[in-house]
Amino acid sequence: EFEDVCEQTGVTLSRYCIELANRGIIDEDLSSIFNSIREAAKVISKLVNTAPLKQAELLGLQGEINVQGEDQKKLDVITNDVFKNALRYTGKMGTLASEEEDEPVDGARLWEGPDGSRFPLRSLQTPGNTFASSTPLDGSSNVDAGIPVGTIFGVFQEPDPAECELPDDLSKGLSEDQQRCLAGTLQPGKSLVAAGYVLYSASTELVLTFGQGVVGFTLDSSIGEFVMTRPSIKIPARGKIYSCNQGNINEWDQPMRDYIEAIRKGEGESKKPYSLRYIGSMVGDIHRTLLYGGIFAYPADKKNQDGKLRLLYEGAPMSFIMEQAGGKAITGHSRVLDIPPVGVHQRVPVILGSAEDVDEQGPETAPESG
Ligand code: P6P
Repeated sequence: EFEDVCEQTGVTLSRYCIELANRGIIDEDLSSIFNSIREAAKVISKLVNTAPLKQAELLGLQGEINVQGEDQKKLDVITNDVFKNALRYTGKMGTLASEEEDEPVDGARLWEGPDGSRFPLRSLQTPGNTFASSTPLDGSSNVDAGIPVGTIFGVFQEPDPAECELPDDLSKGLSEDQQRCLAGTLQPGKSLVAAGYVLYSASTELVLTFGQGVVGFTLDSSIGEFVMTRPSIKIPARGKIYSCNQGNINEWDQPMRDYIEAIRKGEGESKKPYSLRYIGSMVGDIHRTLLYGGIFAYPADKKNQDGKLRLLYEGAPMSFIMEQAGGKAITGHSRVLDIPPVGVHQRVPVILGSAEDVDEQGPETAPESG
């Protein structure tokens, strides 16, 4: 059964996807999408790990400002192109919402003509019905210092038109196809069919979920394959590490300040002081939280009522993974996965990790309506 495949460490990601497709757990489109994500992850791993050796070409600033208002790094742009084109070449992509793209990119496969002109292939001009969101290189400001960075991705399938009522202010003036693409892009995290991240660190780890638990793979560069190393990742019910930018503590609301002060001093439910571990790269901080337990938080603060992290391509995929591993993910007042996005780059406060730690911080209220 599905569990058998998961128990056989040494299985490659390629074979894992074939086995799931043979069992009807994923369809051919999703299998194709994951093939392209797998190949893109290998290329990005190589780029990140060799960047210091090719400083002029790969490190430093691109000289552009992205939609986030952040200085784009050369690697932000390069890795975004790698990820975007890998997905486009599947011909299955409806749109890709990316941290590095102002607007969602349509899935029309582009072909570079001999004269360098780029045009959509006639046969694949109509985008597919798979919708993805991605942070191609999360934490890229850390790359120059060799600190771990990562890729985050989420995959949706075409929503049932009857179920997706776009708010009028969003759908006004859009063609039917544009409304279809927007509805496919702006879905709540609970509609994700798959999510994952790639951690570029001492090893390159790819962690994913198709909604049936969380599985981890490690890149074996001697064979150029991701090999299953963690068949079933479950986050401990409680940890002893908290992960947040404590420099912002004065900006947080009182309950969050009280909570951090309590666990820091050993005055929380576990009566033991927690350690602070924070590398400022979400994928690294989440991967450690997933494996060791504890809590990660980028909460709302006085200046940013919605926190800093983006719902569509950071908060939702990571929350899906965390819940699938037995953890929890809230905004401080509701479940992250219940939030219906109204914008591609919408931010969301995120408090996620071990279920008992998240409950101690503050049980979520009823799911947000919408
Ligand atoms: P701060 C990186 O810029 C990022 O988006 C996440 O990877 C990380 O968790 C967070 O921002 C760090 O933000 O404000 O603590 O530097």
